[in-house]
Parts: sequence; structure tokens; C-alpha cells
Amino acid sequence: TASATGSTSTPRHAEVAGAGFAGLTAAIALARSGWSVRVHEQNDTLRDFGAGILLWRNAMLALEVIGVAPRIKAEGVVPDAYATSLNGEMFTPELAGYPYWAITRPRLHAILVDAARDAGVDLVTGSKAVAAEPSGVLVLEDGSRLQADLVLACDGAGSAVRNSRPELVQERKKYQDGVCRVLVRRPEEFQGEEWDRVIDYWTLEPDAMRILFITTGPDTIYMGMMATTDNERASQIPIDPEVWSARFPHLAPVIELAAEATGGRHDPYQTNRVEPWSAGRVVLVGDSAHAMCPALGQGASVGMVNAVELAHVLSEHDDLGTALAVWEDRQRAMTDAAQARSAYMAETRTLARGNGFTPEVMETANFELAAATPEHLA
Ligand code: 5PR
Repeated sequence: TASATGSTSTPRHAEVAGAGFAGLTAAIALARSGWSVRVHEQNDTLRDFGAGILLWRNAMLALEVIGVAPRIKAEGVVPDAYATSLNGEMFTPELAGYPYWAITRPRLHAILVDAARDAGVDLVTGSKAVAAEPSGVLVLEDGSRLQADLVLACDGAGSAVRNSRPELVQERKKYQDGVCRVLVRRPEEFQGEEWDRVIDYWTLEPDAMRILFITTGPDTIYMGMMATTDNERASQIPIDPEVWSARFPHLAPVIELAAEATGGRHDPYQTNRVEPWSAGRVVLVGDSAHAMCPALGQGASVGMVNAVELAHVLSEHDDLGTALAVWEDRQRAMTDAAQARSAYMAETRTLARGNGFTPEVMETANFELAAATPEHLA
């Protein structure tokens, strides 16, 4: 088919492993710049099993570039404030200049699936990718070998596709804490202005337990319930209401709902640093490349930024090797810094002191995307 520039060459083809946030974002961005794209999701349905997410400026710019930011703004919320409470004492720092939105992960995912379909992406469910080859082959569990100009491994922190490539060297680390993340139906007593915020409730004695309360709209609350992984009762799904309500009695009604909620998950904090991010025609995008601690609220967002930037660089350079090198060079410093900073914040639990939202902390959020034009920034 002829492209807008009159070229008659066939479009370049991408095979994407994983229909998570990074995979869908990359697929949409590539399809919108003329690629033919197929995405493989191992589950039988296209949905996200997570709870909620904060989207800072960098994520919103990435979503703006792929055309979905208006829907995020319509279906998500802008919390009134970001407060931190340590042992009952509340801090509410000034956050001017750092806009952010909150939305449920299932909603964000559904919006991305719609946009992928609109962009002509072929979405295949029940299709598990198990390996890739640098010549541009994606291997599926059923043995099929799919040839592409580019194979994207967006299959998460435990990426099977990445693990099939020994030249992509990994460094994994585990941390002391983990988090139960649950989406809760918002009850009557948690309606109203006081609760239209992010409130990060911390206790550090006798051990660290914390509830990150995030409004995701009038109907739902995202609760991130962090504890040391040694604290088994506080590291379980379903939530143990007794152990949490004993520490946060004023939140007992939402803790009860969290205990009844379905679909929650517990994840230990861990990082996975990989170098390099590509091998021939195989490239890692998202948690497969840089799983990080959630302290900055940037894990999924950095993956979406890298995805959009990849499509942009590929449209600027015809040579694939050049494009991948330019892309990794531009994204590496930002990504490594976000990963290192969030690991430090998790290790030291600095968020408990009331996040200063210092320029250093907010560097990731304020990353300037090469793919963003003045129109996207408007
Ligand atoms: N920030 C956000 C978050 O979801 C979590 C953390 C910080 C937005 C937990 O997943 O520090 O764990 C955190």
C-alpha cells in the first residue's frame, strides 16, 4: 500500500510479545507511524489485573503522542492534593508545576486496547511468546516462528523472550518491602473532598506498614498496602483486615472492603537492570528492560515513554541498528536514574518523611520526550 509520502514499499512489520502497557503503547505508536503490528497476549482476554496508577507529565505526554490523553483526562481524575501522614502527622507539600492524574489500571488498559484496534493493530490472545532470535524471529509456545523487521519483548519483568537471549545481561535485586495493590469500591464514608486526594499513610513501628490511598474517581479507590516481606500476614492477598486495621484504625471501613476485593495482587519490590536493551532485531521495552521499585510511581510510565520514543526514533532513522542505538542512548540515562532513585527511595523509605517532590525526584516526571511536539505540549 502507498504511504502518505507516495512510497510504494510494504510497511515494516513488528511482532510484539505482551499486551501490557508497554506493548500496547509501542504497538499503537508504531502502527500510527505506518508499521504493520501484531501483538501477542498469553492470557485469553485483553485486560489488566492491576489496581491503580498515577500518571505524571512524562506519561501523559507519551499518551498525548499516541492520541489517548483526552480519554485519560475524561475517565481519570486529578487528585486535589498529595498528602503524607507519618504516625498521624499530615504533610501536604506544594506540587505546583508537577501535574498528575490518577486512573484505574483496568481503565487505562481498556483505553489502550481501543486505541490499538483503532490504529489497526492485530491483537492475538492466548498466544504465548517464548523466545526471539536476533534475525527478527519471534517464537511462540506452539512452535510457530514469526518473521519481523522488529521483535519487541514487552512481556514483563519475568520476560521469557528476554531470558532466551543470553547477550542481554541481567542484574536482579530484591528489596525488603513489598506491596499489596487492591482496587476498592468507594464507600459512602469515603466520599467528599477530604478523600479526593492521594494520602500516603505511614507507620514505621514496630515495623513498616503503609497504606497509599489514591482516589481514582467517585466509584473506586486504589490502595497500595506496603509492608516488609517478613511480615507475612501483611504481605497476603486477600488482605488480612485484622492486621491492617490494628495499625490504621481510622481506615477500617476501606480495609474491610480491601479484604473483600477480588483481583488484588502482592508484589515484592524488585529491580531488573538489563544491558543492552536490544540484540539485532529484538528489543526490550517496559518491565522486561527495567523493572523498578514503585516509589516514584514511574514503573509503567517509563515503559510507555520508552515505547513512544522508540517509534519516534524508528521514524527518523531508516537503519534499524542506528535507530536502536540512538534510542537506547537517549532513554538509558533517564531510565537508569529513575530505577536507581526509586530503589534508593524504597530502601530508605524516604516517602515516609513526606515527599519533598524536589526537582531531582521529579526529573523523571519532567523528562522531555523527543516525540512530543508543541501541539502535544499545548
Ligand atoms: N507510588 C505509587 C505507587 O503505586 C506505589 C508506591 C509509590 C503511585 C506502590 O505501588 O512506594 O510503593 C510505592
